[in-house]
Amino acid sequence: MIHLGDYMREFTHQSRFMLTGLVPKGTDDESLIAGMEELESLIKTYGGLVCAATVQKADYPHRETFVGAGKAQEIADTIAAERIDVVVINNIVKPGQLYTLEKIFYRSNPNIKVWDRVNLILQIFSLHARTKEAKLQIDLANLRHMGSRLFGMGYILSRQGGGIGTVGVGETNTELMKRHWRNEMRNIGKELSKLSKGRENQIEKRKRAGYLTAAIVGYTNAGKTMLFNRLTGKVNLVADALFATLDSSVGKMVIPGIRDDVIVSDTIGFIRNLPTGLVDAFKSTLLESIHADLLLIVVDSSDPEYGDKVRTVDNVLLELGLDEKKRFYVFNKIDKVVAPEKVGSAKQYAPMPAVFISAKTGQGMEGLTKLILQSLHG
Ligand SMILES: Nc1nc2c(ncn2[C@@H]2O[C@H](COP(=O)(O)OP(=O)(O)OP(=O)(O)O)[C@@H](O)[C@H]2O)c(=O)[nH]1
Ligand SMILES: [Mg+2]
Repeated sequence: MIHLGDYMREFTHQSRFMLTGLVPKGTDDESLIAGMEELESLIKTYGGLVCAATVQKADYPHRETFVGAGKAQEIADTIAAERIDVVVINNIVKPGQLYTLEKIFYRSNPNIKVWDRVNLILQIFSLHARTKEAKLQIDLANLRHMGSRLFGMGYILSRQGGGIGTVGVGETNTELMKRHWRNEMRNIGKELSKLSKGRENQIEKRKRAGYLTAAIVGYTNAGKTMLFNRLTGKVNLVADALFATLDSSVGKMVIPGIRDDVIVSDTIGFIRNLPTGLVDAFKSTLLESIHADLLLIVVDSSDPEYGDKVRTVDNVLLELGLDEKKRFYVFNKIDKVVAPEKVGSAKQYAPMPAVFISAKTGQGMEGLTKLILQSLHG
């Protein structure tokens, strides 16, 4: 007999999350809270329910348990009390340490999952990935992040969007695992470079046809897609979620009264605390930005943390070798800002020009269009 109740529960159960992380001893409360809030929005984006949180203040991670044995025990108790399904550590954690923690938490919940920040982000990516290219890049990033241990620890990759899941396979032959890992990396790399070639050809064709390109880049949720839609007249998905966009899309810029061939591209957003390998895995999607003539760096000026986020974006651009490219800052969401005159006034943004817009209301769009044309032709 089918128990419909059980069946429904299976589908309506929202995973219960516990947040934790290591912060340096001197961290002030404001940035500690901002860090945890960002993690919370990542979990909401994933569709999880945040049920508990605890932070460890320490300058160095513990070699085996990352958060320290005492903290690990405290977390184990909370897992049992709050019926936690997944623990997320807001740092980059070694696979071996994650495994050790899973063993410690096993008694509180035999199905417990322990993820680090990168695992969580990759899970969100898996949920949002639509194209073959995005899926391959996620697989590659997973392989890079978890190393060959990915297989031995019972972590499996799923291209169907499940991402990482513990299946408790146990240790397998190390050499075999490594070989398997290397082969997978090679195969995915090959498939990806085929797709990149196709994209590069398209970019090359556009260049030959005389199109100039402006690439929208920036932190996740800054309003890049909303700006893209406004500039191109398209209707791509805009959402109050992190990583709503995973692929890249291009469109012709619509400029009233002017016939100019400018292509605008939108792409995946950046986020702090990502290993270099992950950015590298997404190179194919970022190709449009890499080949652009101009970068529009979108900043959510209503975000109190926007200064830090600008620095993150600058660092990623540096990693991608794009720091020398022509660019300017677009301070977006100005409609939400109480004291707009304070935004972007810091000298750190000079000598680059900055524009203040609202992609939502359309405020400042004329000035932006002008600056785009000037920068491209200047
Ligand atoms: N008030 C206000 N909200 C905005 C503005 N621009 C974007 N938003 C909102 O900000 C959220 C994110 O917008 P998106 O355009 O999806 O942001 P994104 O940078 O593409 O985000 P990802 O693709 O997830 O990295 C949405 O809820 C938008 O409605 C703006 O100018 N003003
Ligand atoms: Mg987007």
